[in-house]
Amino acid sequence: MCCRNCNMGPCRIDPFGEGAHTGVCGATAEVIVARNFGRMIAAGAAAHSDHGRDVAHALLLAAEHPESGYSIKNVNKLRKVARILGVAVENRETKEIAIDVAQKALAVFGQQEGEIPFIHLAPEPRQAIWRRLNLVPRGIDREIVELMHRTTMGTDQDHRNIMLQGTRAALSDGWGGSMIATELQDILFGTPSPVRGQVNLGVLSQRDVNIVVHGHEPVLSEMLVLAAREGELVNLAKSKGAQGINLVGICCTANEILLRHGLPVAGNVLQQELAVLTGAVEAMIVDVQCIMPSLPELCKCHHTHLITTSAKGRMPGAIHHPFSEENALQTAREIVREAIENFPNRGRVDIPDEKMDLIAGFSHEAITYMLGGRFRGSYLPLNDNIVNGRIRGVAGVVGCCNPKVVHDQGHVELVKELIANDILVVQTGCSAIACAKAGLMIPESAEQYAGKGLAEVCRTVGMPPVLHSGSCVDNSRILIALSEMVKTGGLGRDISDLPVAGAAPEWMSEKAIAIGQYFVASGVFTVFGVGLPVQGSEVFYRHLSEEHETMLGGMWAVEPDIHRMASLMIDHINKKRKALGIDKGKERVLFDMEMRRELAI
Ligand code: NFS
Ligand code: SF4
Repeated sequence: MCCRNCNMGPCRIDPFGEGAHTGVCGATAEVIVARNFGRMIAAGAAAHSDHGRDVAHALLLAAEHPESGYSIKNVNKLRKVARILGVAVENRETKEIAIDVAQKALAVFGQQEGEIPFIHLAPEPRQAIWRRLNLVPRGIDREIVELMHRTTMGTDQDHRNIMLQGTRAALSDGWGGSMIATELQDILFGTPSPVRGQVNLGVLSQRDVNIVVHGHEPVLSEMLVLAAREGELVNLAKSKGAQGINLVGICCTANEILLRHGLPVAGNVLQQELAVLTGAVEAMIVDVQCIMPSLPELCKCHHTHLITTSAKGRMPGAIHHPFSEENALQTAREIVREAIENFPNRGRVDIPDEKMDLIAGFSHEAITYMLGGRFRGSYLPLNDNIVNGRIRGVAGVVGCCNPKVVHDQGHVELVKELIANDILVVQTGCSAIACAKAGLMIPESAEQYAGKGLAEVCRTVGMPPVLHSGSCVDNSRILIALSEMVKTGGLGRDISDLPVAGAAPEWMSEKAIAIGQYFVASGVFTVFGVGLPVQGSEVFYRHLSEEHETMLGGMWAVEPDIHRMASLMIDHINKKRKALGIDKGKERVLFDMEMRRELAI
C-alpha cells in the first residue's frame, strides 16, 4: 500500500514482509488505507453531487427561462419532491414551486447544520442508527470537505473515526447528491417507465449519421435528443447522403436516454474506444466522468470528431463546444450540425452485427405500478412473493467494467446464478448494459435462466427477471425502493432486515466506492469483485466487514471469484430469510462445473 498525502513520502509499506510497517510519519497500515479509502469516497461523492447541482441549476432555468430549452415534464413528481423539501404546494403555480424546489435543492449542497432532507425517506430505525452514531449529513459539500480535511497528513489518525466521516460523506451522496440528481432529472425529463430498446455496437448504423453521446449528465443528452429530431437537421443529414440521424449512448448517459426515450445503447465503459474503431461515428460528444483520455488519439485514426462540452472536462486534441444550460438547445443544434457535416468524411466502416433487445425503465415508481397494477401501485405483491418464497430476495448488481477481468463476464455470470436462485436482480450503470447485451433483460430470459418461482412471477407480471433502473446516480432509486419495501411491511423494520444484497463485480471508479459505502451504511451486505485497495490492512478490512455489520447492519465483502460472490450473496439472503422466519422450503440451487460452463459467456 502507498501513501502520497505529503511530500515526506511517497511511503510504500509492506504489511506482509520485511519492509517498513509504517510511513515516514508513523502512519500505520490501517490509517493509510482508511485515508485512501476516505479520499475515494470524497471523490466519488463529489462527482455525483456536482452532477446533482447541475441538474438543480437546470430546473431553476426551466422555471425561470423556458427559452433555455428545458421544461418541467413531471408535475406530480415536482409536487412530491417539494413536500420532501418542505416547499409549499397548495394553490401555487408549477413555476413558483419549481423555483423553490431548485433553490432548496441547491441550498442542500451548502447547508452547514441540521439534516439533509432526503434522509427522512429512510425507515425510522435506520435514521435512528445514523443519529446515534452522528452520521446524518449536515450538508453535502460540508461532508466532502471535512473528509478531505480529516485525511490530510497529521489530522485524523484513527481509522474508525476516519470512516465515521467517510460514511457521513457517502450518505451525503446516496441520500443527497445522487438522489437530488435522480429526483430532479425525473421532474425535468420524466420518470422512466418500461421502454423497449437495443444494445451493443450493432446499434451503430451504416446509413445514418451516428452521434455517440458519452458521459453522465442528461442536461446535455436530453438537448441532443431534441436537436437530433428537428426536421431541419434531419433534412441536412439527408442532403449529405445519410438516411437520418442515429443518436446512441455510451455509459451512464446511454442509460439516461435509453430509459426516457428508448434510444439505443452502443455499449458500456469499455466499449467507448471500440465504438470509435468502427469508423462509423461522426461525432462522440462527451461531458464528464468515465471518459477515457485515450479518445483524442484514437479519434485521429478515423474521421470521428471528439467534442467536449463541459468546462469541467477538457481534453487536448478534442473540439470544445462549451455547453451552458442557458443556451442548451442552441449548442446542441450546433453540435449535431457539426456531426452531420462530418458524414461525407467517413472512411472504412466496420460495424459488428451484435445487438440485443431489452426492456429498461424500472424506476421505483414503475416497479410499484407494474407489480401492484396501474391504479394501486404498491410493493405489497413483491413483499408477498418474497414471504411466500417465490422470490428468494432482491439483489442490486451495479457498477463499472474493469479490464483486469474479462469484459462483462463477472456481471453476467453473477446475475445468471442469482436469478437461477429466484433472486430478482435490479441493475444500474455499466453492469446493466453488460447484462442487457447478454439478453437477460427481455421477458423471455425468465423462462431460460430464472428459477421456477421467479419465472412464475415474471410471467404473471410480464417483466424480465433483471430490471434496469438507470444510471449510477439512480442507485438512489434502489435506496428508495428498499425503504418502500420496509414500509410496506412483512419483511422487518429496517433495510438491514430485508433479504437483499448488493454487488459491484467489476468496479473501477471512485464513485463505486462512495456507492458501496452508502449501501453498507444503509444496511446492505455489499460484495465487490476485482479487489479493494484496503486489503493490505487486516485491521481495516475487519472494520469494513465485521465491525460495520455490528454498527450499521450492513457490511463490505471482497470476493473476486464470481461463483463464490454469488454464494456469499445467496447465503446472506438466506440468513435474513431465516431471521424473518420465512426460510421454509427454499433450497439453494448448487451450480456444478457443468452448469457454470453452460451459463458462461
Ligand atoms: Ni458508474 Fe456511470 Fe460505468 Fe462505472 Fe463509469 S459509466 S457512473 S462509474 S464505468 S458504472
Ligand atoms: Fe508518508 Fe505519512 Fe506523508 Fe503519507 S502522510 S506520505 S505516510 S509521511
